[in-house]
Amino acid sequence: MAHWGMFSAQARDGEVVAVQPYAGDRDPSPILGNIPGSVRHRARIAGPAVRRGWLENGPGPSTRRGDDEYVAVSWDELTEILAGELQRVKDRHGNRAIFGGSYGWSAPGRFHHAQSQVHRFLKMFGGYTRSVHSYSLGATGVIMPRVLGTHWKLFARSTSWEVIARETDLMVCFGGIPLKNTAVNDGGTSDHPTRDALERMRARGGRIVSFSPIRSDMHGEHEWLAPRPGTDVAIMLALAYVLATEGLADREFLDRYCTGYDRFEEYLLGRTDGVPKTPEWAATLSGLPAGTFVDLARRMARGRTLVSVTWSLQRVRHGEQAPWAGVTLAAMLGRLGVPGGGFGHGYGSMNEPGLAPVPYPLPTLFQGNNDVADFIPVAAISDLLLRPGEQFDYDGQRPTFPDIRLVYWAGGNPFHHHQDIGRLRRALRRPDTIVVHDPYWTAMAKHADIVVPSTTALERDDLTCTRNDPLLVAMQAAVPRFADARDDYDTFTALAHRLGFGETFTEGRTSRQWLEHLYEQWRGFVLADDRRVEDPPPFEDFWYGGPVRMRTEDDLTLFEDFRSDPDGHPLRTPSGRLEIFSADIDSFGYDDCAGHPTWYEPDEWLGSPRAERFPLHLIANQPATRLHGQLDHGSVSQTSKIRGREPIRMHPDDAAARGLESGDIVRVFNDRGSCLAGVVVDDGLLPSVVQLATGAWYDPLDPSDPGSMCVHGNANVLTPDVGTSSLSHGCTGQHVLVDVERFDGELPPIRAYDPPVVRQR
Ligand SMILES: Nc1nc2c(c(=O)[nH]1)N[C@H]1C(S)=C(S)[C@@H](COP(=O)(O)OP(=O)(O)OC[C@H]3O[C@@H](n4cnc5c(=O)[nH]c(N)nc54)[C@H](O)[C@@H]3O)O[C@H]1N2
Ligand SMILES: Nc1nc2c(c(=O)[nH]1)N[C@H]1C(S)=C(S)[C@@H](COP(=O)(O)OP(=O)(O)OC[C@H]3O[C@@H](n4cnc5c(=O)[nH]c(N)nc54)[C@H](O)[C@@H]3O)O[C@H]1N2
Ligand SMILES: [Mo]
Repeated sequence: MAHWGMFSAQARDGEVVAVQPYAGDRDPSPILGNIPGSVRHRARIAGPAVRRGWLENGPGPSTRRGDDEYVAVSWDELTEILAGELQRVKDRHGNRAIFGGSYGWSAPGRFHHAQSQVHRFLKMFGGYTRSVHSYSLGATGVIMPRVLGTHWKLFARSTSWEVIARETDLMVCFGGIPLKNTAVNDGGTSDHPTRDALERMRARGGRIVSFSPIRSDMHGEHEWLAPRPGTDVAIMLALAYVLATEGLADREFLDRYCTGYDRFEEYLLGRTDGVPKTPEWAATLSGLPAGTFVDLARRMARGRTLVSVTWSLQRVRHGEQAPWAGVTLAAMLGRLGVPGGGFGHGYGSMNEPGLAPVPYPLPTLFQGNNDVADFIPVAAISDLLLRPGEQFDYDGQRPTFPDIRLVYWAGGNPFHHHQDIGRLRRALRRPDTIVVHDPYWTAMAKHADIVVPSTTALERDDLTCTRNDPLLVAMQAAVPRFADARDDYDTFTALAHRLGFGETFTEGRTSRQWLEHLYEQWRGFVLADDRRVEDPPPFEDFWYGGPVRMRTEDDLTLFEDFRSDPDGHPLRTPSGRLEIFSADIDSFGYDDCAGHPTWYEPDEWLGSPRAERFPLHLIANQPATRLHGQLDHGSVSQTSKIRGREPIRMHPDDAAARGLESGDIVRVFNDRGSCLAGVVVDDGLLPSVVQLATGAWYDPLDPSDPGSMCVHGNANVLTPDVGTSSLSHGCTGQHVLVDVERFDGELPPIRAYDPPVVRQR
């Protein structure tokens, strides 16, 4: 199983040579094609290594990270060195000086999951400064619990694709429903139903409207409306304005199920700020005609309308507003909790929304408690390292950034996920020690002092399942361990023994015994359920006998229970209702997140003064050809590149204005940084919008210079490192203003996948 689907692998000489998608998958992801050849790729880390400067000079801040040689060490030496350094930092600075947020997707698997392993290990070592929420849903994760009393239910218990296919008349999609993204689900997936569901909905006469600067965010027949990026909240407000002023808002629903609509309406009508949020007002901002909004609002009020907001819309400045305004619009239509109507958040962002959940707890590795209370919002990593001792705003609190001495990363890649890489590199100079576990020499591994080679999921036994998939699956190793790589569990086991808590960490179990233990615990839950689909067999039979099928809760409608009985099933908000106005948020007094959905002008958009210097709006979205940076060297990802560079799509007018054609290499730049990319001319983009997916491995022309041009096309050298707002400080990497010019110089070679120099001692 990969995060992007279930498969069987064919192996030869320690390498996967072919993969076959699971026969039960209706629409297997092409990304599976990146797997063959990945185990023995030259980018693999062959054995433990320590950065020369660190080994010679000891721990301390360094400008050599990312530009130094490594020295190969034995596993025993690695354990000795790493355990010693962990102990030193703990004794001298306390556990809060260890940053173990370690964000990232790593690989599926309920046991070997790197995040679970590293957090369990660090908790047992006495704790660490952690990170909260995700790059995926940084704004949603804070705002939606305040507005709806939950955020995970929005995805895990979303209205199912079956119900949409059967009942929805009109689906209005902000951010489209990009099929490319439904490839992926955290933990894996055995089926991809989105394409089929949308086709069935259309065949029944359902209509789809896609608001997106990019046409391919929706496949098949639909109405494409391309607003200026970043103006969706203004559009939602204009639609709400039409509903409010034409008597189309469902007052009964708003009174019974919501709180604060009147406060919001004062703002909507312009009584509080003198600006009525009319269709004409939104037309000026979005570039779409006002009449479109009037017509659409009337159509939305007629049938079963589902308002869908992709996660990308909250990965921008003021990202809290789009999901909040979206659910407010759905509430005004009065159809929350009605089959086929209401609100969706994340259709087309991930495979999970629309899939039926399983009613059982999943097999879970117990984590223990973290004795350190300090935390950061996950996207504040550079701030954390650059601003020790300073206070920051977060969700009504004023926490302080601790002084971090040791950064521990296992299973993630900040050079993939974080914004403003130049700033990140300056931040990574600060700590005494950086530890990275990864199977590959990613840019993060090349910035580590202590490099720990991990196995990939293909080299170890595990089991996996997710909360919205019927199958519990045995993931059998396809190939032996590569070179001197180790499972993260084995690395942590050796460290824990050396640090005196080996027995607590392992509970006396080998990996295989852990799998059996987790499975049998879970089997108990299923056997206790008298509506189970099948009796899960004992571990050995499961291991050799194929996946176990679980019961699923089919035909769900989001908030159906709340609608049918608002007093018996209140939302977990202060009022028990949907908070269109939140007194708590209002009381924080933030100037970038008021008490009700609000239009804020973004810092970087086509309407800002900055656009005079950088006139193209870059969408830095998820790659169609891989998961993030993972397997960027795989054949599907490589085939999409242009002379080795990541493709940048641009409108024919923008290309012509710069004398560019498909296949040209360009320099993409702003005042934060620059990268090379290969042009693909595409009329499916709004003019003045360009698109460059994330995930090309960072490849600096001059590794000694934090601000160096990336010769490969990593969009995060360009993106701003600012949070969504004082409320949530979520990631805002989706949008940035840039310009593009032809690159006529000699093309520098791609070195991203080359290991650094590793000397034997
Ligand atoms: N500009 C911009 N930036 C973005 C986004 C955006 O929209 N725009 N999106 C953001 C989002 S939503 C996300 S989720 C992040 C994703 O960011 P990440 O999750 O950090 O990216 P990945 O490339 O998936 O990193 C996972 C790493 O784990 C490693 N790995 C795999 N298996 C194992 C294992 O068993 N053990 C160990 N130790 N390591 C393993 C892989 O080799 C890889 O290097 O990016 C964010 N960044
Ligand atoms: N193939 C593949 N699938 C993935 C991933 C991957 O790496 N590869 N990553 C997974 C992860 S971790 C996550 S969190 C999800 C993320 O899911 P999303 O954040 O929803 O995904 P994106 O592709 O970044 O953005 C979706 C679309 O939103 C559109 N968009 C951007 N800005 C605007 C705007 O201002 N207005 C409107 N109307 N539309 C806009 C873009 O054209 C973009 O294609 O994807 C998941 N799926
Ligand atoms: Mo994500």
